[in-house]
Parts: sequence; structure tokens; C-alpha cells
Amino acid sequence: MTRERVETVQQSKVRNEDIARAFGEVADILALEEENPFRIRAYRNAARTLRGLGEEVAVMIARGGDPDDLPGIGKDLATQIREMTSTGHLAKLDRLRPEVQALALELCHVSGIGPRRAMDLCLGLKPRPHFLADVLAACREGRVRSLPGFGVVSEQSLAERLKASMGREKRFKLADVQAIANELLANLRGDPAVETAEMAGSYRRKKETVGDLDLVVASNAPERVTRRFLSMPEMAQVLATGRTKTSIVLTGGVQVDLRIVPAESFGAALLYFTGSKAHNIELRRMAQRQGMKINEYGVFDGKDRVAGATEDSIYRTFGLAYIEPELRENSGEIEAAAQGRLPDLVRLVDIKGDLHAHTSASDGMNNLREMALAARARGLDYMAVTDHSRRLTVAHGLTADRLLQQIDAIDRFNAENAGFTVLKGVEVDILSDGKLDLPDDALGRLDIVVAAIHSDFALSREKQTERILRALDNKYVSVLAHPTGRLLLERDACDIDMKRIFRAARLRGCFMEINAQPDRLDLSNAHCRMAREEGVKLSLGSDAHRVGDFADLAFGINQARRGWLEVGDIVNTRTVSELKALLAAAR
Ligand code: DGT
Ligand code: CA
Ligand code: CA
Repeated sequence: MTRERVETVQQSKVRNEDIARAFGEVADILALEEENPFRIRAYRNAARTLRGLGEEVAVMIARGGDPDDLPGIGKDLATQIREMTSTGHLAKLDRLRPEVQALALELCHVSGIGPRRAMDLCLGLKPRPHFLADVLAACREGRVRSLPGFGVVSEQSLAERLKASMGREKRFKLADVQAIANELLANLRGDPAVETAEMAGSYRRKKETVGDLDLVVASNAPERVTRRFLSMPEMAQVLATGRTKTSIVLTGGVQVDLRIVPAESFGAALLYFTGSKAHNIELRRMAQRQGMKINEYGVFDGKDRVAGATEDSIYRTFGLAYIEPELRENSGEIEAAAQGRLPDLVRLVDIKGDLHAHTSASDGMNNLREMALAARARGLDYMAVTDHSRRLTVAHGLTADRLLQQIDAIDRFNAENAGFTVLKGVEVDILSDGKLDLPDDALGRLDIVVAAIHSDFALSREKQTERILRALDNKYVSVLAHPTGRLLLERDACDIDMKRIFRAARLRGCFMEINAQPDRLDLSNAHCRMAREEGVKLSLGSDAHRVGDFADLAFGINQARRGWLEVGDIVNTRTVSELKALLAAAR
């Protein structure tokens, strides 16, 4: 690299995350305008590619690379990436983003009314609304009922939903704040005045969504640490700042609370700010019963601090085993720690294979070989290829014939690549009546059949449950994929009788998936725990659509751990031959 180029790179402040966020917003707006789903998808894919890239695309361009070469990024998007890295702006987004669209988008998200109606509502109201509060006021003044498509009843229900959701806080998916959390930590850890810095709160408990980030720092120079924190490049707004406590909002809208304590209190502060609040309250009760006091500075027996530097020392003071952050929800973990029967939680390194992955034969971005080699490079021993079935035409779903061709291709790959196994599979669509989208003779030729619903999410509890039970009745079905269909912060879980489904699955020898896509995380932690109690085995799947997506397995492991799961609960902790035997036994 020439000196000049190095300087350009250093000057370009546009990070992959900024471009990804802009692309995500373009996709949201296009969706609002009911644009071509493929264009929308192209933007979302590009955003994910950028987020998963090891290198800043600005750096790549500076050294002569072309974003056009990145998977899933065509000419048009490459031009937009160049535009953002050189100007910091995306003119397209600025054109798309007049206030009214932003408001309509927000209205869709919070009120559940469709994109068209939201748009009509925003355009129809005079004076033009700027905030949700203006729309609420219009409802209250009776100005919405006279708009086409609205009436007194819909005006009233809109007002109620607006009121309810405006009281609700905004949340972020864990995957969307991970990069910024790491950046904050790295920045603070770079200061010699910082002895230790850790993320606490729901982020450390690995909840699927977080309300804000909580940072705990050990330092004897809090003023200096605060100054550094306030001068972070991503800082947008200071909410409050004092000697040991500061709250800011970052440019992406995430709030960060910082607490600075002396090193001898670090464990106590980390414990306190990791929470959950319910876990803290239970610990405080326990301390009181033992005649002690606990707060963010330590555990005190009278005036003596008896613990505080580490979390471990605090739990030990109360006679408890160390409790992993993922378990700290006051759902039995404190009793279990007292009785020495905490679960030995599964870890990412225990996972030997991935049981849900797509290739470019359906809607994936990489071919079979690229996916298999990437899975192997991650240390996995096997991977099931589970492309979509024919009914999902948007996803280029496979017919029985194309599936047979893929089976041959997998046989060839396995013959040429010892030491790694590609399992033959499919993600077969469950039709609305519970029948499957491919005939039994096709399914019978596979090692693993992953079944999933992709439509009719709003069926009644009774009908939805019957639909899934019918699908599970097919002896070839091995896994129920993303069982509730939820999309985090977007679509609620569908209404099903999970206990009945778990019981049927156990009898059939069918596994329940933990889908590790950070937008799904389905099953949830609560359902993971329920599955374990019902004796159903779980199957972890990345649902990868590109080579980088295998990293998402870590998000699935978070749910598994939050659901108290151990190695034995998850089938793909087994070797490929053990797994094959298990799959075959269920038929
Ligand atoms: P979030 O941000 O909504 O995803 O959830 P958290 O758990 O990160 O909650 P947050 O940020 O409000 O507070 C961080 C931690 O601080 C929380 O997990 C426990 C502790 N904490 C906050 N408020 C209270 C409280 O009123 N009592 C107790 N005992 N602990 C609290
Ligand atoms: Ca928090
Ligand atoms: Ca907080």
C-alpha cells in the first residue's frame, strides 16, 4: 500500500456496520413500498455479508479491491458501497427517506397495521404528522376515522396499540450490537487507567434482544475513564454523567450505561449490573438470611467487606457454586447452585456438526463444496445440506428430481473428501394441512428430513398444532425446524400447544430444532428447557445461507445454555455414526 492510500484508509470513518445499517434501512423502506422481494433480499444479503466480513470494506477498496467480488454483491450495490466509503452518505437512502416514510415504517412496526395503510394514514392526515405522538393525537381528536379505510373502531384500536407500544422500550437483537459492544470494550481496554472492563446486563446474559448495554470498569481514575468514554467516535448524546456513572446514546441509537468502581468492588459491580434484577433480589434475600448485606461494592458482614473483587468469591461466601450469566434469571438457578446440581452447560466446542444448511441449489449463496469446506474449516465433522423444497419457489425450492441430482453430488463429494461427512437432507415445507411438500419415496432416500412451516402462521392454536402433529407423524421427518416461526422484534411465535408437540416428537424420535439465525433463535430458552424436561432431544442448526453463517451457531448455543441444556440434550454433539444410528432408529 502506498503512503497516500494508507492515509485515505485512516480518514475513511465509514465502517462495514454503517453501510450494513444503511442497506438494512433501504430494504425496510423498499419493503414498505412493496418493492420486488429480490431487490429487498439483495440489500439484506449485502448487509449480512458486510457484517460478516473479516476486513473493513473501506480498507479493501483502498488497497485496490472491488466490492463487486464479494459474494452476493453485484455491480449496483458495489457502486453504492463505494459511494458510502468515499462520501459517508448514500444518496439513494436520502431520497428514499422522506420523513413520512420513516414515520409510516415506525407505525407498521409498532401498531401492526400494514405498510400501505400506514403510508395512506401518514399522507392523509393534515397537518402532517411528524411523530407517533402526532398520530396518537390525531386518533384522539377523531381525525383518523374519516380517512379512507379507517373507521371509529379502527381509530380506537390504533390509539390503544400506539399508546401501548409508545410506553414500550426499543430493543436490539444481540447480533446487531455485538460489533459495537466489542469496539467499546476494546477502546476502553486500550486505556492504561482501565484495569478491567466487561459488558454486563442482558448482553452478558446473552439474551436474544437487549434494551441497552451496561459496561462495568475497574479503575482508580474514573474521571479519566469517563473522558475517554465520552470521546468515543460513536458517541451521539450524553444522557447523564457523574464521577462513576455515565449514560450515553450511540449514533446507532443504542444506550450505554457505564459504571466505574475500584478493583476490590469489580466482582460485586459486575454481578449487580449483570442481573437479572430478579436474580439480584433473590441473592440479596439470601444475604439477609445469612446476616449479611450485598450491593454493587461488595458483600458486607457488619462493616467488614467479606467479598467483592470477583463474582466467584461472592457466590462462595453464600455457599453457592458459580452461576453462569446465562442462568441468572431467578428460575431455580440459586437453589440448584446451593444443592450442587447446576447443569453442566453445553458449549460451542461440543458441537460436532451442523444440521441445517442451504446451498446455491435453493436460496443459499455458496455451493455445496464451498459450504462443506467452510463447515470443516470451522472444526465441524459433518453438515446436513437441507435446501428448500419445491413449493418455496421464491427460494428456488427443489423438486424430487433436483433433490436426486443433489444426492448424487453429495455422494461424489463424500467419496472424494474423507474425514468430513455431508448428510443428505432437505428442508421440506409443511403445507397448510400438515402434508409434506415432497413424496415419501424422495424423503426416504435422505439421511435427515428437516420439516418447517413457512406460511399460514396465523392459524388457530388447534389447527396449527394439528398441522404440525400431522407432519411429525410422517416417519421420515427427523427435525422440526424453527418450531414457532418467530422472527425477533418482527413476528410473534405462532400459537401452538408446545407440550403436545414435544410429547409427540419424543414418541416419534423426532428432534426439535434450535435455529441459530440471530433473527429467529427459535426455540427460545424457555422452550429449550421445556423440551429437556419433556425428554425431547434438540438439534442445533445454523440455517446457514453462506459460508460465514456457520458463526451463527454461537447464537444458538446461547439459547441452549439459557435453556439449561447439557451435551446429552443436543444430538449434534454426537459423532456422525452415532447420529446416523439415531436418525435411522426413528424410521
Ligand atoms: P435490558 O437492558 O432491558 O435488556 O435488561 P438488563 O437486564 O440489562 O437491565 P438494565 O440495563 O435495566 O440493568 C442492568 C442490570 O442492573 C440488571 O440486569 C440488574 C441491575 N438492576 C437494574 N435495576 C435494578 C433494580 O432496581 N434492582 C436490582 N436489584 N438490580 C437492578
Ligand atoms: Ca441492559
Ligand atoms: Ca442499563
